[in-house]
Amino acid sequence: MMASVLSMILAGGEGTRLSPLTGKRAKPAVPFGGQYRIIDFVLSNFVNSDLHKIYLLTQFKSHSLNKHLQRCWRIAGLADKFIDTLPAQMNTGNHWYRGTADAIYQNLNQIESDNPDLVCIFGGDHIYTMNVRDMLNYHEQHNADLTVAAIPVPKEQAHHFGIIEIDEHHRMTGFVEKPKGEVKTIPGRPDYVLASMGNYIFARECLIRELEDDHANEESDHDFGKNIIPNLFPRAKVIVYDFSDNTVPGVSNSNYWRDVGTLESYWEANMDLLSDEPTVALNNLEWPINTYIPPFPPAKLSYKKGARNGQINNSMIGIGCEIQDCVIDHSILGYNIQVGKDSQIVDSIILPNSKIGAGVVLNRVIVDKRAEIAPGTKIGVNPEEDRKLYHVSDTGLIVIPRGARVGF
Ligand code: ADQ
Ligand code: ADP
Repeated sequence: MMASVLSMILAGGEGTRLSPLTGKRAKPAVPFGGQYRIIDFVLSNFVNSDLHKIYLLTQFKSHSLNKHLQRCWRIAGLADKFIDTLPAQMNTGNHWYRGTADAIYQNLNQIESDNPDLVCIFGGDHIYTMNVRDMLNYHEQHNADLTVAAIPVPKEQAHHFGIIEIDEHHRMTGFVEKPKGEVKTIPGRPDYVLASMGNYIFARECLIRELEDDHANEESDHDFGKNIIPNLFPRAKVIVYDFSDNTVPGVSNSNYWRDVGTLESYWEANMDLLSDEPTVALNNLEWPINTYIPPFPPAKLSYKKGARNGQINNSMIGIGCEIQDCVIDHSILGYNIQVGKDSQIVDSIILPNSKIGAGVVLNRVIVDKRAEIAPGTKIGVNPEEDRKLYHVSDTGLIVIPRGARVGF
């Protein structure tokens, strides 16, 4: 008999380091790759793994996320299949979710009523494809209390992640959440550490027991990375699943995984889609990434004879775009974007429904949805001027917020 599984996706993160993209929407609702939202990746992974009992736990600024879920992730009329949101609603006292563990604790009633053998608890804000069934099989083969998915990352990035040590049987022997000092590297790979992907499979009894104990502990931050995992591994069977072993039908190299927590990592993960290296496969019909796309016609690109340097190179252009006589290089344009004559868009990401006037220059700019850039505006060419006018990240990426009108 196959174990019964209930899945809970943590989709309530505030995502402050992605601001202003997260100024008015939760991080999982941030658009990605021209036509997707970040949440589409984890949800596609679950549905493609044939796992259809899914709760999404939401908290901050959830309107965009809910709208998107209603448009493309509704399962209707099937009693044993659902994708439902569980908004924070003070189920267990006078407070919102205090941390990721508290978010699950406040919804234990759902776990108790569904009574699954196993509970998958996954983050909602990563870009990757993963066959969740592989990890479930691994958990069952090891008869684990908890299985944590892990991936090697360069040791300079260790402070962003929970860092794991394992023994030769893949059992967790050490865990430090976001270490500040020296870290233990992977034996034989001195430049890498083993990072938790924030994806967990729990045996039901173990999860309920640990969450109840954690709730009773007033010192706790009620967080899986800070509290639950470090407390659990010394006294239970905590197994580490190596994501490098995951196999997704239709792709030979599926171990691309990115935490798009900062503007830099968000920009890089978008740009990875344009690279020749294998990243996340968007055209794999054996593992489709589902999303909602409004009904626009195909993109229309036109060059008048004698147009100045008109060319589009190494870029993705969404449906409904209308582009005339422009240079577009190493950029991603979502759907329904108008670009006026003689504009130059380089190393940039333009989110859907935006309007770029004629003669505009954009260089390393992220333009959020429904923004409008006046003809002749140059952004990303004069760092001093840009810092006065725009939101500029530490490495010089410029973000134009949703609905902004710039240069008028
Ligand atoms: P972080 O990414 O820092 O570390 P966190 O900010 O707690 O973890 O977010 C984890 C997930 O929970 C995200 O999907 C987020 O959107 C969601 N979330 C956060 N607060 C929430 C709330 N109040 N309600 C609902 N959902 C919420 C974690 C682990 C590390 C691991 C990294 C991998 O703690 O050990 O290395 O993920 O990215
Ligand atoms: P998001 O990616 O955050 O969902 P949208 O532009 O799709 O961004 O919509 C965000 C919010 O803005 C929604 O509440 C939507 O109803 C509202 N909205 C959409 N289009 C417009 C518009 N043209 N003017 C004002 N508000 C709008």
